[in-house]
Amino acid sequence: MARKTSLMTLILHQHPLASFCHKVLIALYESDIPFEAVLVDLGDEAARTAFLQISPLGKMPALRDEARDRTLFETSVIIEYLDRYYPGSPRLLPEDFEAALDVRLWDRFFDLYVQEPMQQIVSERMRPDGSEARADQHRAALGRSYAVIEKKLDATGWVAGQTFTMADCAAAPALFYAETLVPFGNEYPKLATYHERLMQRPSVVRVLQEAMPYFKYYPYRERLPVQFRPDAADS
Ligand SMILES: N[C@@H](CCC(=O)N[C@@H](CS)C(=O)NCC(=O)O)C(=O)O
Repeated sequence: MARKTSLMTLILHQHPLASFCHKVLIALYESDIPFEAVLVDLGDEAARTAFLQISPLGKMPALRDEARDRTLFETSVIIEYLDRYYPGSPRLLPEDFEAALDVRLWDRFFDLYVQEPMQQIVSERMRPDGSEARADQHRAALGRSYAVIEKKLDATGWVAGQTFTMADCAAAPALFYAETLVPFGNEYPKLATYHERLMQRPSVVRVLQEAMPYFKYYPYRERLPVQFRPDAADS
């Protein structure tokens, strides 16, 4: 999975199916940062208890940096940290303040207004008392977010300019799963093109390839793009 070196100081506690983990994995691969990936199984009580020592609310991913004796959670903070102390080229956050503000804005947008309703729709399907009416409200919220993103996007480049940034790290997993729940159809052509461009980015391809063995656990697996859909026999 991750490139290992004898100088490994970064440990990412994560799960390969989790969209917020994808966001940080994409950043690590974009910047070519060596790290060790530790799989967290929140279904295992002992593993959950141990993980709570690292991430107090049990939210994934969490990053441990042995070299700097630092433990971090919250994906945007983790990526800002990596970009400052382990920078790749180009940087995931621009030096220019106004440009960085735009990146942070769209990073927040994808986390709060795409990931959040997307996760709520998935939760409704998993809950024994899941409600289609509530899921419909979250589907409508996703549609509103798509319309805002469509207006923001240019015909070329990335969501916050001409270089790939933290905002695109947030966008890729959010849109990958959201598209399975509320397809873009013909209504959002720039969004559909942007999504396509994201899905071809080598860091994103790598993360999705690594998630392949776990897609059978995704509650809407039958709606995944065909190349990621587990065989019926496998699910
Ligand atoms: N705002 C957090 C969200 C993290 C998050 O919700 N992670 C999910 C996995 S995609 C998680 O840990 N879910 C388990 C839980 O909530 O118990 C971040 O950006 O890191």
